[in-house]
Amino acid sequence: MSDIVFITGATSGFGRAAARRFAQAGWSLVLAGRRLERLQALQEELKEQVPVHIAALDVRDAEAVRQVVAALPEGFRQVKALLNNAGLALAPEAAQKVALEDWHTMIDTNITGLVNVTHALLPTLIATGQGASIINIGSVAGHWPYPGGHVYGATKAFVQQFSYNLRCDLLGTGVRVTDIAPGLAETEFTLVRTKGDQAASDRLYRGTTPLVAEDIAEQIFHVASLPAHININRLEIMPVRQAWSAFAVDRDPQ
Ligand code: NDP
Ligand code: 8X3
Repeated sequence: MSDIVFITGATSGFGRAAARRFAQAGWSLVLAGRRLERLQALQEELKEQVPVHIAALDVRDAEAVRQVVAALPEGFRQVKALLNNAGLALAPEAAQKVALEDWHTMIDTNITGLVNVTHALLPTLIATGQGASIINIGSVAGHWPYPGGHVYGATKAFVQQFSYNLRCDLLGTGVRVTDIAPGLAETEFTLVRTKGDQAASDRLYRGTTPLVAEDIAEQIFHVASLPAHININRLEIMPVRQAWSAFAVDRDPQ
């Protein structure tokens, strides 16, 4: 039987690229996301290559997550890799200008959603044992502060620490845990962050060479397919044309 990967946020960006990468290697796919028509299109694209099961799912809904996992059909149950990728940033403005609802949406998706899926699949992953992986998509924003990062960066700091803490508890089970922390990558991420401002998204990526979804998918696949005795704890990936900058200092007017 082929290996099985469960991917959240498979309708776009890293998740969709990862689905294609795992399919290329012959893995069976469980693809989750809210946009059913996109899941169906991806299933249509990949089903000749590998078995594909799709589930329209909002990861914020713990009961729905539990039901999707409980209802996995024969051939998709013994998940070997969980890719906790569903997530988003909202409200790139300064913290004091942001709607509370946007903060809640990021926390509910990036933290609550990620733990919902992890909790539901942990027994399966532990049963799989040696070679199983939980791959959590964090961000450079979880490690490096920047203006407008407020709750988004904090949710990704959670992802990092949760990943490390999981490793402690899973010691002896064979289940690996990795926090993959990408930097600037062109997906629908900025379109979502700006609530549909395509021009703002284009501006951010124009004139540089951002990562693309396939770059991250390759790293995800690499981590999931390493020999069973290797655990990459955290993998931070930036485009060469991105780096840190000097501290900002508030100065008196001259
Ligand atoms: P995209 O916007 O292209 O993809 C985000 C995916 O998350 C979509 O498939 C979306 O599916 C899914 N998603 C969002 N909310 C929910 C929800 N409530 N329930 C289920 N699925 C949901 O962005 P990326 O591919 O760039 O983002 C993937 C991950 O990578 C995110 O966690 C993001 O924070 C992280 N990241 C992105 C970086 C970047 O620069 N692009 C850099 C570092 C990290 P749907 O809307 O159909 O539900
Ligand atoms: C997404 C990358 O730099 O916009 O997590 O935070 S960044």
